Amino acid sequence: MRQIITLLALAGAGVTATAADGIKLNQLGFLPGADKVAVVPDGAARDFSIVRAGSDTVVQSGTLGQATKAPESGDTVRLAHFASLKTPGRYQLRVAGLPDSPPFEISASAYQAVNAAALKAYYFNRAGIALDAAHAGIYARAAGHPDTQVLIHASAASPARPAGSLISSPKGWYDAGDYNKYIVNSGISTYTLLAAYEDFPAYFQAQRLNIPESGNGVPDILNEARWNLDWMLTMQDPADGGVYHKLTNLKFDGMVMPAQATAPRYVVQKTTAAALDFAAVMATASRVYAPYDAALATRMRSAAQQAWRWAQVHPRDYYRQPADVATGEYADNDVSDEQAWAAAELYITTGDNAYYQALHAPEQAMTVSAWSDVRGLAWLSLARHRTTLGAAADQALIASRVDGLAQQLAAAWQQSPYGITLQKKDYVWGSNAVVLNQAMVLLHAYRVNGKRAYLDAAQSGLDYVLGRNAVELSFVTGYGTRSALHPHHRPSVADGIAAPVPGWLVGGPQPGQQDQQGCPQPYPSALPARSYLDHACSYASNEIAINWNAPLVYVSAGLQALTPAAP
Ligand code: G3I
Ligand code: 9MR
Repeated sequence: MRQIITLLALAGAGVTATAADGIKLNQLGFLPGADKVAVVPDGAARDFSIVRAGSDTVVQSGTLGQATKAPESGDTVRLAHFASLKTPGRYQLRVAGLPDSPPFEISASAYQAVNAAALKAYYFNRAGIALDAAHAGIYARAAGHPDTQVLIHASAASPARPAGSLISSPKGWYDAGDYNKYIVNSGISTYTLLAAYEDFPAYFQAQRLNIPESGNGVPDILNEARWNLDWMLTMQDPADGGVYHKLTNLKFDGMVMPAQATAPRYVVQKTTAAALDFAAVMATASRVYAPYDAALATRMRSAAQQAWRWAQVHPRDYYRQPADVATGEYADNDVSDEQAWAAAELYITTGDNAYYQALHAPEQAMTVSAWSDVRGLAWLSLARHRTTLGAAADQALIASRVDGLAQQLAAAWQQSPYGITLQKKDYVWGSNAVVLNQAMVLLHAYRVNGKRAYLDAAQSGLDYVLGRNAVELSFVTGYGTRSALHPHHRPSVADGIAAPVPGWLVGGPQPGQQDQQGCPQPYPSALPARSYLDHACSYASNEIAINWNAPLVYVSAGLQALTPAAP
């Protein structure tokens, strides 16, 4: 670790870290039938070989691609393509003049463990439950935040629920490294897990996560999502269908364990964005849980419709952070995307054409989703359900929206020096989730039209977060030979265990460095792809979050499920 830090520090001081840099690849490895690429710093070598790990036995050799300067990371690199190596085993990539790459596997189950860990991470972030040793192992901890006595904040007061009155709003996942619960961010996170189940049901039906509900006849991904859905349902005001924006402390907790964080909790302001995100998720959940629990499905569907109706009467109730509240905002002054997404999910679930009309499909663009921009989720869901949609739905439009964005992403991927879909503009707070949400779009397009380039471009997204990046790190805690060690995650900081809670995707490089003042050491570099600090102080590059893990779950399962087996 120290060696990497030193290298990055040099890069930050303006020394170009080319020859000293190592080979960058997915440290977990590859499915036999997958595309396989490594990034090699430019030097004298023109060839590469692949050896059995820890030996000199060459199993394959090849020629490096042309040298290309990568402005986001300030280096010049060549790509090594080795998709034709399909034999399961443990290997290293070798280039003369460089240290061998980290070892990697070719295996038919390459991403099963990381996928399960990425889901189990949600269990580790559950509010209101003790994690017992049988399920949490060394990460067992006492319960925190029961949230059975939550204050109505002045911003959320209503006749039946005046300021200072109490409601019960237990369960749910902590949003991230903090202990608050936010409907907007819960929306995209929970949806993405449900979408993974809708797209890859057989994969998830076979999966066991060892969570308290395991073995109850419901797939564990749905058991885990239920923990948050139960909380979300309590965030709806039964009097009018409106949904509180968040359940929060007034200020962020210190870096303590959940049980030590006992500040009063509030529900804050009903917002249009919260109501619409809630409507979209409950509409989705209603169809997903129907085979397991018909009464729950009915309840969710009606909750979705009530929230939708509230939002139509309150179309511009944007979140305004009250003066006495300082926690995450998830504020957004454009809810046209939330409206479109909710309309799409309600249309898919109910078949009611009025929702399709409310979607205004011809005017809706397709974008890579983020908590603040969910219109793309409407298109992904419509594409998923295309074969069962009614006549109102414009099938050609749905296919062309998904394919249109996939084409753009594939073009960026083909031109990228690192062979990735990330571009300069994508290095934002949570950039690691941007690349995985891009991969999620590509996987949907691949499902629609089977263009192999889309599957390969999606693969590059998972490769990136698992090590094929400028800082040569797996951004998933506990996975890969060199992975993020110090996430901004209160339990990981406060539990006294050296290893961070596993299975979490950290936010990733982005040049904003909004946390620099509170950090005892500088970022190693200002370059977008290297502006990353593996220190617990760094909430702007090294926090974890439920909305970032969700596309990791989707993409790792999707590649497992969709990559053709090697002949
Ligand atoms: O919308 C503007 C855009 O117009 C502008 O071009 C761009 C330039 O930087 O900034 C955009 O705003 C960004 C905003 O996210 C919307 O994406 C801000 O710069 C950026 O600072 C902001 O980051 C958010 C961060 O909270 C700070 O508010 C992250 O997206 C969001 O994921 C993060 O979420 C936090 C929660 O508040 C609290 N819990 C932890 C969680 C993860 O860090
Ligand atoms: O821990 C907080 C993290 O979850 C948020 O994403 C981040 C940005 O809103 O804020 C963190 O809290 C910091 C606060 O903003 C400033 N003082 C230090 C806090 C954490 O150490």
